[in-house]
Amino acid sequence: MIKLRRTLSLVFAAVLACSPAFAQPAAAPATSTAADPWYNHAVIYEIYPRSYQDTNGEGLGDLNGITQRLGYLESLGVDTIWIAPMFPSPQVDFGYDVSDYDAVDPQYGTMADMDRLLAAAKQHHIRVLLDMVLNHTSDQHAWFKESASSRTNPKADWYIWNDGKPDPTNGKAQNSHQGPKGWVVPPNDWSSLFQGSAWEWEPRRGQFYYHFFYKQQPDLNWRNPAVEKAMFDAMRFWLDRGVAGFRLDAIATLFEDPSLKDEPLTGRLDASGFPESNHVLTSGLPQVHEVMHKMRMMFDSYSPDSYPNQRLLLGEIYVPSTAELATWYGTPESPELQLPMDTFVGFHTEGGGNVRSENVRLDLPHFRSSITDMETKLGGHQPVIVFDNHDNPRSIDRFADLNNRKYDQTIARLIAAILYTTKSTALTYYGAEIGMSTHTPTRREDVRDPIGITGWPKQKGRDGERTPMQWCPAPPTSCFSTNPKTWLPVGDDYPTVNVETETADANSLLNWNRALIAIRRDNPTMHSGGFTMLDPTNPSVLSYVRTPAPGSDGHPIVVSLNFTAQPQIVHLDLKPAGVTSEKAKTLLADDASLQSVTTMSTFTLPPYATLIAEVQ
Ligand code: TEU
Repeated sequence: MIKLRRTLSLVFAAVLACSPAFAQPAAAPATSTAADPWYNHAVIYEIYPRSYQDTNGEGLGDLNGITQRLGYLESLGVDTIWIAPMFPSPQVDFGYDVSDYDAVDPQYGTMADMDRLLAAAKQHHIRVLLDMVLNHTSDQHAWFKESASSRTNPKADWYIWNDGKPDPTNGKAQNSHQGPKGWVVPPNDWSSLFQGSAWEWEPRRGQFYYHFFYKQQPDLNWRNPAVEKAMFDAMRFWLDRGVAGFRLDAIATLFEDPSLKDEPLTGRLDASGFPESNHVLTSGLPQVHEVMHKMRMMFDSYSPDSYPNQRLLLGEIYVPSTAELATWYGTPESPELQLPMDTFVGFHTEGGGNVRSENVRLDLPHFRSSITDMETKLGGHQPVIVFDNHDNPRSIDRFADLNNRKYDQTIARLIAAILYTTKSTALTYYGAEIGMSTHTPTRREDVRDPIGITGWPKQKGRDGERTPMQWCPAPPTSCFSTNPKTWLPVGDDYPTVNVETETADANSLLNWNRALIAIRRDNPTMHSGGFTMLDPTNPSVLSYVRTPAPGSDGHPIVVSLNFTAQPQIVHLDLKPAGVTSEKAKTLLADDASLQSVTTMSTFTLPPYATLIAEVQ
């Protein structure tokens, strides 16, 4: 085993040494034009600010911690960071319940810290995206406090209020309340995605308010122009300070059907025992597209002729199909988002529902068809795929070979290869680059995410994928904090899974990710070439070729990935992609045996191996 590792290291080190960009920090951002804007090539790295780096000993990450780690991010090849919400918040949903859109939560720092972070990021050639929560605010936001105070205040119509319907049982039904005209129950069966009814009673108004998520996250009324203006102003506030754009949280749910009819029930009960409704009247309503278009116009008005400064709308969209996802780009006359997230490839969300991606597996037919859809069914728009975020178990666990966990790291390399070698913009999550795994709490009393507290033991919440970043092998916090009591415990695998140890190991997952990002950035075919699936009926191996863009002097690049625990002999015919030569040399591979590949007509992939080869 030790001998094998050494051989692998040598091979991998040799391959890395051939990549001139590897040892150097990322180059200044490449050119950005109207036809080929910067975000088509971006490596976007999501940071959960509570968990990245603590600099003041609170056991909680902060903005200065992110600033401190910009050099690391640049050396990894990251050119864009998305920071999950850092606005003032009661932190019921860890920042996704915003109580002031124009400030920084003191837990994370000050506005001066934010300005320093933005300036330092520029020095490191890193753009900063913030996370805009448009669907709802915190119930502690001044707007909601005012709106809830009476039926007649100036913000009375800023949220979704309803009298409810008469309760024939006179107070015996669930969620029944005494309103001005007698006992009432919620107007319909709409369920909250975060368990229970979506309607909460407010005694001061004698009315219910609607919340798609927690009851502390009341939905804004987007049919009120004053709401739209307030949220557009909040975005301008940050665009003016120099942020490159926003990840838009949960935007498919901005509008609700005014008929307030019942939704069909799924037939399932949520983890709290409440009947789940199918969100057909509360998600994906057509009006949202008008708002997205207006927003895009506003974004495009910033630095219109300066493409490196073009501002980005990256959307969190959970929709049932690729065809529906395509509508979120808008049309040439009425453009909307530049990058609506494709959750089919990485989270297997087809069929609808924004549920936690738990029972997915490394399933080759699924990967082949969803990657094909992403390349062919988005109307030529730029895709963005994602395998990891703060709402789903980490991909290293979801795609693990449950029969033999010794392949975890190898499979993580395969997933990273997909992330960085298709035409998609790459969206990754802190810790994925070192192979951090999901550390789900084992006792209810340790759970911090409210979904996990109410849903225990059926639904254990999202803490597992939000544990502190693992920086070094030192106990007790892996260099995350000087405070041993961190907000969530540091994963117990930190002695080996950490940035410092993996930086020093040429064969580590971290250096694999660095090498992939460098190839993606520096190889002309990877940067702007075409894409064709190869060997489409092979049940065990996924192969595709990136073909040089017309007029480019790049070579075709083949990517071949073994989805099984057995070695696979592969015979690739490149002619369907218009490539006549079969002669090739390995650019990057994670197994020593693949170093000697000379032809695409026959080679053998070890279990779960990745081969990236340049056709000569
Ligand atoms: O998530 C929206 C979303 O649909 C998630 O509900 C996701 O499916 C779920 O968390 C899986 O368990 C966004 C944020 O990413 C999430 O962290 C917030 O809690 C939510 O919006 C409310 O703002």
